[in-house]
Formats: sequence, C-alpha cells, structure tokens
Amino acid sequence: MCVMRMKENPLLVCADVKPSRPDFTVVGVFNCGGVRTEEGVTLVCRVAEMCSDRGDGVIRIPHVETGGTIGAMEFNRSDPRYDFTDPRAIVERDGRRVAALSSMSSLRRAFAPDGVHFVCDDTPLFPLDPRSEEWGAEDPRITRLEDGQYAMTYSSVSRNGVGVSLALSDDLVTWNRQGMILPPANKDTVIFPKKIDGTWWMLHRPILDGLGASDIWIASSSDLVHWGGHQHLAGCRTGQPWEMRKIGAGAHPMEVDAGWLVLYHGVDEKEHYRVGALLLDKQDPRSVLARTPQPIFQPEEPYERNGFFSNTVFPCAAWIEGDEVVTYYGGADSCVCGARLSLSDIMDSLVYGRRAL
Ligand code: MAN
Repeated sequence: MCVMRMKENPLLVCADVKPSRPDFTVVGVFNCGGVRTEEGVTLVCRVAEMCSDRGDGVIRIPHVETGGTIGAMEFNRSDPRYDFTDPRAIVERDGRRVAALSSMSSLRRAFAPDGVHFVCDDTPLFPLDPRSEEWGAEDPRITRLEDGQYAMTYSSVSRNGVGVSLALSDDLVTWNRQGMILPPANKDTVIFPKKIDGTWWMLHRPILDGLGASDIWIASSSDLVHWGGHQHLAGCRTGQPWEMRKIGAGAHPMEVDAGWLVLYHGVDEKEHYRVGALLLDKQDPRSVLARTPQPIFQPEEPYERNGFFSNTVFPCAAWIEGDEVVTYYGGADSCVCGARLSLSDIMDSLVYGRRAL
C-alpha cells in the first residue's frame, strides 16, 4: 500500500495556534475537515485548549456557562473519586461516568494556498453553543454539495452526551448553524456530496454499549436537517483485531467508478486508531460491496505514535486527485498532517463478497 506522507508533516502544531485567551494553553490542533478550492486548501481544525497549569495540582478545564461566558471546572489531581488515566477525560471511579473532558475544543479555520503551509485563524469559527456545546465542538467534516453549498458536521459535546450538529456555508467563512441533527450518543458523521435516488445520505456512528456495537450506520434526508431510514451498514469485525472495538467513517464518501469509497477508522483493544476503506454501491449506498481486510494507513511516524492520545491517525478530510486520495488527518490527537494514498492500491486492497464484510 503506497502512502506518501507530506514531507512537511506535521503541518500544524500547537505552537502555530494562538490560545483563545491568555490564560489558556493549546494542547492540540488536529482532526480537521477540509476542502480544496481554486484558491487553495481550507481546513476546519479541532483546537483543544486547557486552562494553563498553575502548578498547584489542580486541573482546570474550560467550559461554556449558561449565557455563553467561559468558566473553569476544577479537579484536584489527588481526589480519589476520579480516574485521570485516560488523557481525554476525567472519569468517576464509582459508576465510570465521565465527569469532564480534559480539554475543551472549538473549531478554527486554517488556509494554505499550496495545501501545505497553513495559517490558522486566531479565533474560533463561531462561539460554542451553551446548551449543546458546554464541553466543546470536535471533529468537523466538510462536504462540498452538488448545489455548491458546504455542509459541515461536527460533534457537539456537553454533560448530556455527544451528538452531531450541522452548519452550512457558501464561502467556508460564514457558517449558518442548523443545530443538532443526531442526538447523543453519536459522532463520526459524513454527508455524501450528492443526492442519490433523489435523497441526501449520510453515514453516522451511534455509540453503543452492551447490546450492539459502535458500528457505521446510514441514513437519508430530503433537507439535510431531518434524517430517517436509519440502517446498520458495517460492523466491527471481531476477526480483525485492528478494528474489533469500534469503527467510524472518516471523510465524506468519494465517488469512484466502482462505487462510493469511504475511509474509516478502526480501533483495537489498545485504543490504537488505524484506517481502512469500504466500497458502497453507487446507486444504493446501503449496500456494502467490498472492504479492506487490513488497515491501509496506520500510525508509524513519531507525530502519529506519540502525543496527547498516542498511536492515532484520524482522517476527517479526503478527496481524489488523479490516482491519489489526498487526506488531511489528526496525528496522535496533537497535530494536523497530510498524506497521499495511491487510489489504485486502495482499490486493489478491497475484498469483495459477503465473507469480506
Ligand atoms: C475519539 C474522538 C476523536 C479522537 C479519538 C482518539 O474517537 O474523540 O476525536 O481523535 O477518539 O482519541
């Protein structure tokens, strides 16, 4: 499998991003949606911030208060009620409920005429919504729709769970928020670029525990806001250790001769994130034609193996240029990276037939 990482990787790191307040520290710029236009590449990045460490053993995490002001939640590191071992969240030992995320993310635009030398805006695209984004907005994915609009899905996180919100734009600068389109617990939502059989389609990933698994689902809509016809599409394969824990769509489906090609992430028992591909039927995307048995892209470089959440490659943007899939992805929940994957190698890695699915 031919994967050419951009030689300038990582393309954006924490030091390239200005904290949104002087008392905040940027702890990650990663998982970005993106599109190429005639002017260059626009990314919308997830920027994670914490309150700067005062060295007093207290973790302070920004959150949005009712009314929209930003406050801080405080946790003493020595408090026995909490488990601090997952760098992403503070978990109550009793009951395993997530008490807080360890950082608060918001979405920022970055632009590079050459697709490599990105400059990130100093302020978020829009303020977080106090009701649904008290703990942040994460993992944007952008699709250029056939009617010329840009549709961005992203995770809205609050104490009530993580759901999926939608924003629309004509110019990638001004975004009109449409609110939450999928209630908790759901994430990893990507919209197809065009209507198929007269309707819009999207992939999404409910988060299930106990009955069912965190698999990829498909749904349809006439207006992009109200979604129905939900159907299970592809599951974690217990016989494939690299994706036995959960899977989720990465970037929006890409149209190829043989169907719709979807990059997705797979998570193993050690919580390492790798990338595989699915091929869906062109006329009926509810039908999976083929899938890659092995990952096509996995953490190898130091900026993918070590970081805020190590051993993670997490693509949220991808498109086809000639015989290449260009992807922008998060490395170890810390930085923005880019890579070019051979399209023909991906197509050759797909295995067709029921046993492969
Ligand atoms: C979850 C999400 C992603 C993140 C991965 C790895 O799937 O929160 O944003 O990149 O975990 O930490």
